[in-house]
Amino acid sequence: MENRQIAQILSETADLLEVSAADSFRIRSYRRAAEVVESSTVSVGLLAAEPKKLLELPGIGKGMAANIVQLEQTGTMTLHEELLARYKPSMLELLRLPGMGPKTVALFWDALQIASVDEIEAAARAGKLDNLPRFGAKQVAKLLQGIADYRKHAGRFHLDDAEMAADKLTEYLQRLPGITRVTTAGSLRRGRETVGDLDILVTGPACVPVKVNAVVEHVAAYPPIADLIAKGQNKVSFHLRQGLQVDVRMLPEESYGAALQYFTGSKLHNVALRQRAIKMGYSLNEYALTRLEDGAVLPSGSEEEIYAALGMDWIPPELRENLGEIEASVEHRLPRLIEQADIRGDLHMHTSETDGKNTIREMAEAALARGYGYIAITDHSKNLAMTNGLDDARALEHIARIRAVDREMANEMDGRIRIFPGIEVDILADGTLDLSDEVLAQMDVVVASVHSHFSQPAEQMTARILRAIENPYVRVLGHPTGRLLLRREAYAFDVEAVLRRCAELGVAVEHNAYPDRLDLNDRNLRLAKELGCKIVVNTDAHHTSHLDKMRYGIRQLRRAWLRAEDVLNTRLPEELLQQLRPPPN
Ligand code: DGT
Ligand code: CA
Ligand code: CA
Ligand code: ZN
Repeated sequence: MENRQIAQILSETADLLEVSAADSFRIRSYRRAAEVVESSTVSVGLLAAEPKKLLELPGIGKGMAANIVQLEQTGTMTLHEELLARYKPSMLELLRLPGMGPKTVALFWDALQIASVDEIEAAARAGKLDNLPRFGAKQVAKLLQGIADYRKHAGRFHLDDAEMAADKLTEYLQRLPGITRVTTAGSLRRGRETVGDLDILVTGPACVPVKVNAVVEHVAAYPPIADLIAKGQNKVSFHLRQGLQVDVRMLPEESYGAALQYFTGSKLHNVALRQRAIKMGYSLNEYALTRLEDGAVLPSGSEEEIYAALGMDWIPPELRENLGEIEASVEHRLPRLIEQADIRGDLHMHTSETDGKNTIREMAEAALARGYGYIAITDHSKNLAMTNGLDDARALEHIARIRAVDREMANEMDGRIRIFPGIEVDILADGTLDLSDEVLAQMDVVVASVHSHFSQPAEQMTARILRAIENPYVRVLGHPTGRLLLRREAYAFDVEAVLRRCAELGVAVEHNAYPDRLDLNDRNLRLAKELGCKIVVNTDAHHTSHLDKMRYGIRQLRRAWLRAEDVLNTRLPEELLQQLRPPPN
């Protein structure tokens, strides 16, 4: 089982225990275990083969280890099953309604045996909730509104959509006089692969108490607002038309750093940071860092001041997940993370010869405009018929065209950009490739990818990918897990076994910067580095404008603690070609 799956069952168990009014120590132990498993960089399921190793994880005792072993062996966990049988699986959905905690859910269950969103909606409409303790017409109306919102807005958003919405709103806010800074906090600032809601912070002379009301009104008048959720003294919450929720907070300059730190999160990072503050004799909240001894408020206008007061280097937001960054910062050994400016080329893109929209030359010019020194043209191969994929003969013609454009541009542009012939060759169901070795041998960059038969059993999928990378011409494993964020799960396979073999063979693993993919994800990228894999980051562009999507990939590399030297396409072209798996003699 994947860590995410194990964590989910543990966290559901915690929720259901809470509905059943179990003791709080027990509930907390499941919550903590879920967090530990979720954020572990090793496969907890694999550790279950040696339960002693499980006990080395923080917060995992004997009982919890036994639960994990049972999950790994049988796919289920007795307590989880018992709780689901006692209530109903739909109870879990009920817990996700806005404003609905385990206590309220328990109230509905005890009185009316209600355990689903549909049942509760029916009961509310039939007036059956009116006589419950702590419940009146106002609460019922709020609940119905919450259900409507949930139905309309459930879900998360792609990183590019969230960023675009944040940029537009920022521009609008900055137009108001008296606003000096608008910053996006929350998961978007941390570069998480998907975003739940936007957390926007605003400051400036207009945000002082006597003036802030005008700012609140300005925010509430933002034209793309679909519905206003709440308008407070210094906070406005609303939904945008696509369903994305936004919380905008107005703050005085002197708390801006404390607020930015707090609302950037993650929650786990904040918890750990607050613990450190307390140990050092301070308290830290969204308003300020305060000395406990005498209540003196320390300068809290910037994050740097707060981290420095706690004896730490400022921590890049992408690292704030409580995965070792606090210790590294205290010891002044945070890595210098990779940046967009470090990238010298892009090794995965398509042209109008298959399903791309632009020519070889247009792609090369667009890359040059972005300061790159090389690209690889990697169109699809014939198995992807709907993309007009290339067979051997067309692939050879395409190589000739790519080389011709490379020569032309070398003359015109003084050798400032190289164009490498390549292919995104399809990994067939049995792990063979759908172009001949003779043709692949003439490509500088062979990216091999899975695009079909996603539901093979894990062993078969693992064997399939392992067979594909044994082909001596494969240089890069493309979008290695096949997931489409918010749409399609990664296919089942043994990621670690594949990464290990890639490292042994010198096959580079791709991080696909296209915001619908973003795989390898941050955790697997960290694992890839630990295993000694070569790593490349590519956009998979199908249009010149897609080359700009590189920045979403960079965010994930940073979340994986990667530095420029950990990534191959930060190298000069000659060195890159040397480092890519050398072709056999
Ligand atoms: P999201 O929106 O689900 O993609 O993820 P975040 O991280 O943006 O979460 P969100 O919007 O609920 O909260 C934004 C930040 O505010 C979060 O990263 C940390 C902080 N925060 C929110 N609620 C709490 C809380 O109950 N305790 C602590 N320590 N921090 C919180
Ligand atoms: Ca958020
Ligand atoms: Ca939020
Ligand atoms: Zn592909």
